[in-house]
Amino acid sequence: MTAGESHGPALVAIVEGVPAGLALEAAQIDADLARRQKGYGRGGRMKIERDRVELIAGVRNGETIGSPIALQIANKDFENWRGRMGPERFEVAPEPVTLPRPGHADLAGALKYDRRDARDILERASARETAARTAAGAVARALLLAAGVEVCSRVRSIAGVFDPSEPSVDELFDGRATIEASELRVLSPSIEQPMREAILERAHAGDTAGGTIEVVARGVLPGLGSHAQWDRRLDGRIAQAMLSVQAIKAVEIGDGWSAADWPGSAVHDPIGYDSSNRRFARTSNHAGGLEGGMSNGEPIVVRAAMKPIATLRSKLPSADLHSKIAALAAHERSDVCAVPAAAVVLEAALCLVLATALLEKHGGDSMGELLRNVARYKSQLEEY
Ligand code: EPS
Repeated sequence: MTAGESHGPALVAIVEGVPAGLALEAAQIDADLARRQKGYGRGGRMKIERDRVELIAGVRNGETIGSPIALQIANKDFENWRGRMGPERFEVAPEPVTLPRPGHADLAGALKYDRRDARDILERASARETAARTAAGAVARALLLAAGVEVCSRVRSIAGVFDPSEPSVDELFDGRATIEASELRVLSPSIEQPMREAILERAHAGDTAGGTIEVVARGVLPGLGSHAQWDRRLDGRIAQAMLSVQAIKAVEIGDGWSAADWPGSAVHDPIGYDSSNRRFARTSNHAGGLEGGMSNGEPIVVRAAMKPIATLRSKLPSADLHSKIAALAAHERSDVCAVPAAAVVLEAALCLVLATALLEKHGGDSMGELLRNVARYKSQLEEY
């Protein structure tokens, strides 16, 4: 669970259910927070914030202790919003936001919560919240790593400019240093300049840019999630977690949309047995590591599409919440493109779902117990 408004005092997250004995330090979480803050096309806000986590509860002497983990990230920008975003009654009423932005939560939220200042909605709807989710995801990532599961991501396209590389999962993981060094989080350095130009072009036009992202997990054993009930299906849970990230409008697993056009014989991954590793294995992974709502032991491959950011300098038509008179939508300082940041957030989303599913499957109040359970299950699979 997360809480916090974009220009309020802080963002907080509570992560429950992490076993005791997981090595966890603020620096590990800060590394992901810093990754999320990078990216060409970010606005002025990222020059203000230097996101750092404060571990408030659940960690002692560099280890989890089995109690809820509470994380806090200060909003440095709050200093500029005191008197407008604090909990105390305002001395001077701030100017309300009354021109809802098409594509943002402003209108639906103002109607639903019966607020006359859309700031009451937009502050929480803001993608600033993803800093808290990234911090929580970093805890999940640490847990997964201990169980041999790794997650990484890359940006595939921005504003219709596609990275031409089609890496295998291992090539993608091998390319992590390149991706991390790229401010666009792409694998092909040669695509950076055309992408930057596309973002700049949108910026000059007062417009914004979306894109597509690939997120991959490897090391996941077969059997996370379940076919037995709709809400236990891991593919559905992954899609929910990803679609809940601000501005994500589509998610596909494995070949996703394109599989709809192909014959079944080209879509389904033939099954073989790898006797040296004592595991069933596939020669292809069109399914993206998920069959019947369960992990099947192949890498999990998810792609997501992010729409262009809804705050535009070239304002779109809107209607005033109070007068109902037509006017152009509100504009505040914003990003032109946050696709590289969203890739880091989607990693966090995948980590949270996989860590939850791992704990459901194997249980354990301590890391020792969890890892023993995982190892026993692995032997069970090898002896199958
Ligand atoms: C956001 C608007 C911008 C972004 C923000 C998300 O913030 P501000 O209104 O303060 O300029 O920078 O993203 C972050 C603060 C962040 O940490 O990613 C929005 O409206 O969603």
